[in-house]
Amino acid sequence: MAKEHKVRLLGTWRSPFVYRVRLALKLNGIEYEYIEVDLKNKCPLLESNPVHKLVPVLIHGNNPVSKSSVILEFIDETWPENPLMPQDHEIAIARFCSKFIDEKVKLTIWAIWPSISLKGKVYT
Ligand SMILES: N[C@@H](CCC(=O)N[C@@H](CS)C(=O)NCC(=O)O)C(=O)O
Repeated sequence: MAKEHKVRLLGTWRSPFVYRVRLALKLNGIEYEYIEVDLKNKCPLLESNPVHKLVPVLIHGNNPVSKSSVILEFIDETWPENPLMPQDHEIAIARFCSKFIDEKVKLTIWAIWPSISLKGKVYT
């Protein structure tokens, strides 16, 4: 059933949350179409993530799923063959780390972003 639906991912190249989902899809061998979103023109996002208008958004068939940690849970439940999350008590540690990343990564990136340079070009 899950395999019958087309999978698309709305993302942007510079989002760690998008890479989180791309890694999960890769680890599960799930084929998907990647759609780079211009964050200055959020038309596709307005339709699929109208509340927050953020990437990543995974679109399974016609059903959008947003927020990277929720998308990972959705992947685990929809394609259970290769579970991303551990079993037993280790699942609590994994959830703790996931929540920590959700809460801290964005703040840290914004704190260091002015000094990030890629191939000699500085991104602000
Ligand atoms: N907690 C969210 C964070 C998503 C998020 O902050 N996405 C950023 C890119 S890193 C975004 O879409 N920013 C667009 C904007 O702020 O206009 C998740 O895990 O998906």
